[in-house]
Amino acid sequence: MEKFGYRFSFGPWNIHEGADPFGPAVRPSRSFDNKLDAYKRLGFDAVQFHDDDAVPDLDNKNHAQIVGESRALRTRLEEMGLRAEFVAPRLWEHPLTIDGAYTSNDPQARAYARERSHKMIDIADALGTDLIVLWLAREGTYLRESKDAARAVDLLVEAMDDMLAYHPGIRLAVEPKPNEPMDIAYLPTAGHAIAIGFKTRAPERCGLLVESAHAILAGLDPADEMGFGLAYDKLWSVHLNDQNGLKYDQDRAFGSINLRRAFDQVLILDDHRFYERGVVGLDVKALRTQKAEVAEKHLSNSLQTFLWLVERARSLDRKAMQSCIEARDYEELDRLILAHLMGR
Ligand code: GLO
Ligand code: MG
Repeated sequence: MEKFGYRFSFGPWNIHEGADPFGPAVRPSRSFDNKLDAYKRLGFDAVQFHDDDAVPDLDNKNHAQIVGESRALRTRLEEMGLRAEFVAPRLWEHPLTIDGAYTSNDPQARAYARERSHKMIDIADALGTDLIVLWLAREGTYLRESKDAARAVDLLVEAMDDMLAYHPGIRLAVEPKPNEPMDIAYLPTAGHAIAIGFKTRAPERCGLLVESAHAILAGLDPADEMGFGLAYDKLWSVHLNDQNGLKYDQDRAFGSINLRRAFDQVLILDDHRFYERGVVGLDVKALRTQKAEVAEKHLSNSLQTFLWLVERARSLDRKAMQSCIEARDYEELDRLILAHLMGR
């Protein structure tokens, strides 16, 4: 498969049982080992980890166990020709993080989040990746008056500073999302994510991961969110997927809802040589209706769509495009893009 220099990743959560808030699992669970076998088969190069994907039952393990298990996992990944892209702390499931982790009103919850983040960094270090992703799931409010939004930013900076101090080699990429599970999240956009990095002790080690669906939920264009990150040299990873309107986070296969919006993301990534900067993550979920035997197609289809769109981006008639732009004939530019996407 011609991959145009790109490397691809996904997380074990992207192969899932299909449960939703209204119904149980519809596909059997697959073990982590079984999921790992899918990566190379589907054309992927790297694995994204939550801390406890790498070290299950993390809260009940000591430092030596955590480092030992992570090192063994690293060896297995290497043997399979894979690597870890990033590690993210799963801070949204523990009883102590019901009302947030880093921004909880409860100092005990904040202490738990701090300790857990240290363990997560130990795992990243042992897995051989310097990239940490912060999807700040519960850092926000269900009830606006329950927290002070200015103090919440200070608490987030404090937490990021603590992580940056704990390990001098790690980089933090904030993955913004405007809502879900919270009603209102504190870092909803690329702008927020980049801005907070400049308030930390090491702005050069703070960056961004843009997820297409999250940008769409914020009413923004994912390609422009990516462009903003690229302009600051802060776009360290992406979670490509798609989203059908303003509703729950759907994580649909990349390009499956709005092909042109997907093309625009590929165009900006490819024009700015993202393949030299980072790994293309696909944060996609199989539809609930998908039978277990064919519940990996959302991953291989998304990867294929990305590569087809790279081919479309590179074969675009840039001269014709430029003359439309110079003539300010954007109707003609529109036609040119649509025709090219449809192979005309
Ligand atoms: C959920 C997020 C989630 C994160 C993952 C890595 O909306 O997209 O899947 O990307 O937990 O931090
Ligand atoms: Mg994501």
